[in-house]
Amino acid sequence: MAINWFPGHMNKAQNEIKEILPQIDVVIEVCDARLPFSSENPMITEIRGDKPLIKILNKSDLADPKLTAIWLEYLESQHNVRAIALTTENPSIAKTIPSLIKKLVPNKDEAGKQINAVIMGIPNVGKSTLINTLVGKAKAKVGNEPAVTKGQQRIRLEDGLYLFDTPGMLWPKIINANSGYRLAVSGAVKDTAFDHDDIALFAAEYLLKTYPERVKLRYKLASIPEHDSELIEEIGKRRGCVKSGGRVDTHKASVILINEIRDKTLGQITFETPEIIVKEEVYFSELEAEKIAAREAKKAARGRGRKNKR
Ligand SMILES: Nc1nc2c(ncn2[C@@H]2O[C@H](COP(=O)(O)OP(=O)(O)O)[C@@H](O)[C@H]2O)c(=O)[nH]1
Ligand SMILES: [Mg+2]
Repeated sequence: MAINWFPGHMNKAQNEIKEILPQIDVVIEVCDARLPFSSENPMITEIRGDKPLIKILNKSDLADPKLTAIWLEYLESQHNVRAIALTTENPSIAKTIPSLIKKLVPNKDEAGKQINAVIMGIPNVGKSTLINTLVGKAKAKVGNEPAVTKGQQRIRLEDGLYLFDTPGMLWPKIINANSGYRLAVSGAVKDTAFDHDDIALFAAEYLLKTYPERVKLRYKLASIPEHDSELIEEIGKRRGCVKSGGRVDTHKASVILINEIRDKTLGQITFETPEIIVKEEVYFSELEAEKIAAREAKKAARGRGRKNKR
């Protein structure tokens, strides 16, 4: 599934980040623990250079704890990265962030040294909520509208330690089509942007592979369906989603499945593992390279066509 993102927004955010980055000692990126890769902003790794990065797997109350542990280990193995899982259910962990920031800054003992950190992340991962937890009172607006913070707000965490709020609106992974599906299933992108039936099939396939017993239990299935569409059918039958003529209303069944994933009725779910991602990265970057090559070939052919006319 392709995600639409406005190039104008992307440029603006990129420029704003480049502008503040020279003053920044530590970058904090907030991601969604259910999809740590797909909810990443691809630019951050590129432009942070050698600056330490604190990677936050947020909303960990919704994610599979076993897979969160695997992700933390994987992320920490990367250069100059510290990773922590957070949830609003346990704000005391968030309160350790200031000391973690200080630990990561070299030369912090220089007289009068001010430490600046910045919180970045795609919309809706919980940045404003986290800032409010850190600051101890409502400073940043929580909600669904992204970029509620105008300008570059700098918040004092303690003496000599400052936090910049996210500059601009950062986009999620857009090359990997599966990332689009995962962002949609988790509710990270708005509902109007996708087809429920399509993403429910994606979710059904993944659930049958990764959490078959939970699905069986929840929908009281006699056996585990082999196909994603079968699961949707079974959910429809059990929940009275029938159209005239007795056919299953797969759209209604799809909406039920997606809602029960998002509201944790199906338990804590993580939609990707480092292993899955490594495989997909190879596949989608080859696909992207093919697309670019095809575009270039077309351009060259058009060029030749023009020359021949002359
Ligand atoms: N389940 C859960 N929801 C959270 C958590 N943190 C934030 N949220 C919710 O996620 C939504 C987006 O939060 P917000 O802070 O506005 O995200 P921002 O766009 O990144 O600033 C809000 O509905 C929050 O209540 C968390 O740890 N767990
Ligand atoms: Mg916000």
